[in-house]
Order: sequence, then C-alpha cells, then structure tokens
Amino acid sequence: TDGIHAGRTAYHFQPAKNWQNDPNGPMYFNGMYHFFYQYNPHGALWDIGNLSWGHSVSGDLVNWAALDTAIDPTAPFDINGCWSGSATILPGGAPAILYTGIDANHEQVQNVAFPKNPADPLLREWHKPSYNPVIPLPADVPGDKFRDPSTAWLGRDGLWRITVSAEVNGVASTLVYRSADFLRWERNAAPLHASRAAGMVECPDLFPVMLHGEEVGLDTSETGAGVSHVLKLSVMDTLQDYYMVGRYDDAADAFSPAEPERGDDVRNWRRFDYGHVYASKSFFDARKNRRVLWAWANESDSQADDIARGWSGVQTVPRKLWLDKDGKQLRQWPIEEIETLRRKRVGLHRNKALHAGAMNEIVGVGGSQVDVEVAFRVPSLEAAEALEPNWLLDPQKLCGEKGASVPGGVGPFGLIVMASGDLQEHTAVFFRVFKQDDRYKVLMCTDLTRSSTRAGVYKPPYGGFVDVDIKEHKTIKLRTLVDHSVVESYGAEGRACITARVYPEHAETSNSHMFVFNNGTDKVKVTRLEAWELAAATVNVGDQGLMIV
Ligand code: DQQ
Repeated sequence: TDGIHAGRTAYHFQPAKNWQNDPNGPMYFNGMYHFFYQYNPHGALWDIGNLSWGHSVSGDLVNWAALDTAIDPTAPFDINGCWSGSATILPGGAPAILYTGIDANHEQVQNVAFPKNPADPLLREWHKPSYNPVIPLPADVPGDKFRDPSTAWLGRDGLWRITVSAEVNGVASTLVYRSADFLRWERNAAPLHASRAAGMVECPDLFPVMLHGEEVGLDTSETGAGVSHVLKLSVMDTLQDYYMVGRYDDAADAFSPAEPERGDDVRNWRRFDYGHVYASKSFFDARKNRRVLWAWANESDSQADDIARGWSGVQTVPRKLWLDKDGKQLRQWPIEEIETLRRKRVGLHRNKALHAGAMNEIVGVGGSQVDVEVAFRVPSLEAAEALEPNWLLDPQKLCGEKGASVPGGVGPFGLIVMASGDLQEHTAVFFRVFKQDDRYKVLMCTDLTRSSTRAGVYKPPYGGFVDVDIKEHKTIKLRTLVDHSVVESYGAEGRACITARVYPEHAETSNSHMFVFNNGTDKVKVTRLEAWELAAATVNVGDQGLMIV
C-alpha cells in the first residue's frame, strides 16, 4: 500500500496527516465556515497531553483549507491538553470559544478563547486570556470527569447558558451554567439530565428544532411556540451518540423528554447513527438557514495501521438535520453542496423488477468515490418474516444472523458496494421487513463481515430499526456515499443512518463494483436508481486557493 494514501478519503474531512477526533466549534462567521477538531500535531494516535484544536476554513463546507492550530496546550490552565468545546457568536459579532483544558494539576477546567483580530477573515489566531479558567473544577466532581462545554444560548432573562458534562457524586450529569458576561459562570443546582445507569457522558448539546417537520434550522437561542429541543449526549460506555427530543424550559433550565418511556438511561434513547460515529456536534448555519451536524468516525483497523498510514480518523459528511413530523425522530441528509462533486451519472429509465436472488450490477459508475440513490418499491408485504419480540432488543445482532446472503421473505434487498470482481470483498447495505402482529418493522443493516479480506480489522454487522410506516409508504429509499474507507448510508430519507469504515484490499489495485440485489422471495421494484462518480474535493491538501462564497 502507498502509506498515507491507503484509505484516505476524497471528500470527507481529514487533516493532511496525524490524528483527529471530535469535531469542535463549527461555525459560520463573516462569510466563512470554520471547522475545528481534536488534533494531535505530533502523530497518528490520540495522546492525552498533546491535543490541540486543528483549524480549517471553507466557503462551501466541501473544500477546506488548513490553517495553523487555533488552540494549543501552552498555559497553566491547558498545559496538559486542549480538549473538546464549542463556538458561540456573541452579539456585536465576535465569536468566542469555550473548551476544556487539562490544567497543570491534570484537572479538567473550562476555558474561553477569543480571536486575536476579529477582523481577520480567517480568524487565524486565538487569544486565551490569563484569567482562565472561567469555570474551575467543582468540589463534587472528580478531576477527570468535567468537560466539553456546548455552544451557549441566551435565555429570555438575558443570561447565557451552556451545558457541561460531569460526574457528580458518581452520577453522570449534564450541568447547566449561566452567565451575564461569558466570564463569570454560575452552576444551576439541578442538572439538565442525570443518570446513574450509563456512566460518564461526554460532548453534551442542547439545540432547538422546528416542531412540525420544517427543514429550516434555528439559531441556538431560539425558543417559543413551534420550537422543540434536542438533548444530545455521547456515552463513553458504548461509544455511541444518542438524542432525545423534548421541551426545554429556560426559566428552570429543565428538559422534559417527548418520550419519557425511554427512561433516564441514555443508552435507550434514539441513535444518530447505527454505525461508527461519536462526539457529534451541530451548529446553526445562517448562510443557508439550516442546522448542520458533524461527527467523528474512528478507524476500525489497528493502531499499527494508523502509524503506518500517518493519520487516523475522519468526519462524516456535514449533515443537515431537522425534526421529523412525528416530533420524535431527527432526519439527517448530506448537505446539498456535496452534490457539486457529482460527475459521471448513470440512471434507470424504467422500473426494474428484482426477483428472488437478483443481483444486478450498476454498470458505468464504479470505483471508490460514488453517491447512489435508490428507491425500492415493495408491492406486497405478504411474505414478511415473523419477528420474534427479543429481536427488537438487538438489531445489530439480528443483522449478523440475517445477513445479506440469508434469504428472507420481504428482503433482504439493497446495495452491494466496494465489491471486488470476484465478490470476495463486498459491503452490503440492505433492508429486511418483518411482521409483528399486523405491524411491520423495517430493519436496516450494513454488513461489514466481507468488506475486507484483511485480518485484524473490526468488521461487525451494524443495524437498527427504521422508524417508517412501510405499509403506508410502500417504498423505502436508500442513499449511500462511498469514499474509499467510508460507506455512509441514509435510509428512509434520513430516518436511519449507518456510517461504516471499510478497508478493501482490492481497491488499491483494481476497480470496485456496485450492485442492487434482492434476496427475498417476494419481488421488489427499483423505481429510481441514480448513481454518480464523485470528484475529489480539496480537503486540507495541496496549495489550494481559498474559495470564499
Ligand atoms: N474527546 C475529547 C474529550 C471528549 C472526548 C478529548 C470524546 O473532550 O470528552 O479528545 O471523544
């Protein structure tokens, strides 16, 4: 393999080299998108003391220019690491960053940083005032469990609020702090959320969404009629991100879940992605009036591979995010700017029936950079397999037991991507419909078990149930973005996402193939299929000019 290029993505965000993890402080400011990220400038692995904030800018969220690191561990309040945090655009126009520093005592504290020169269109240099930390470690919180300040929002009383993750007397808590001036912060006695069950949570976020399914995004301080809120938490125990929709009350700084039956244990909340992403963070994009989510996707091969490649970690494509009409689930979709990379296209002219066992190659578009959208019409649900109630508990296990090659009634049907000519290597993304009494359950899976012939790679099946009424819709759609080592899928118009990392060996020397398939006894119809090869974006490499929109 050619070292640094093996598996390097063409349009997912990566620094030119080295380790990256959490997305930090994304914002749109002064006509420019800024993206910061947890970055180790000294190597390809996470290193507790060496985390800096990497910084890139973009005019379109697709092409990125790398700048120098924005925040580095240099002061007593962050000398042992500059960990995750968020940006807030203050009234009057200047942005502020709040981040976690690991201080000289190895304790986690919250710090503030401001642009040295707010008139610099690139905000290249950041100043960390010497009065930091603005929030020292509270007495009832252990030194290693206090971190990840969110973007701030204004309450109707004119005070700023942020959330910070902490363990308080052994209880994982999402704390709220208030401030009039962004410098002095006071903790609210009651946390926004607390749970004994799941262990430490990280990277908390609270943001508003339109209640009635409108795809319009809201600035983080919006409240009032027609507005719902989303509480997002990353759970260390499972390394997964979860969310709950609910009502936020800015008088008490309290959150009441829309689905209280899911309980306090965050692991029973809804998932952003059934694959492999963590530490997600969203921001309000005032340029296009939308909320955009970023999330980190770690490597699934070994640390030795990371070192050999010289880098580790990618970000998902930025996703537009909104609340479904049902008031409970979020929908996600790749930002439309990704479509500017679409080049060679193939499409279907008329409906195509896929009979039992069908496996049709999508001819004319191939390789490791593709975007494919397909709609499957399910004419009958008669043959749907009966669902055993305990299968609901572990959809990932179910995807393992009922993989793409296990015939079913309605499904499995879906896409096969990153397939070698002999099919020894392939990744299947598919649906399977089950029947429970007179209701139907749609399972979505990404099966990585055959994704690579390489040993020492984590190749699980991923999966989740899709919250969609198949009986009413009769059609289920799938969009999959393939980018060398990423297979990122959006099921049922963004109701379920699965992001996976793949390391196919064949792709280093030969072309990859793509198929639509049906392995159910009932036929399904492909009513739409469009596939594009995607051009490579300019992501932190080369000596690109800045594209300022
Ligand atoms: N990563 C950061 C922490 C955060 C964790 C450190 C989540 O601030 O809690 O790199 O991945």
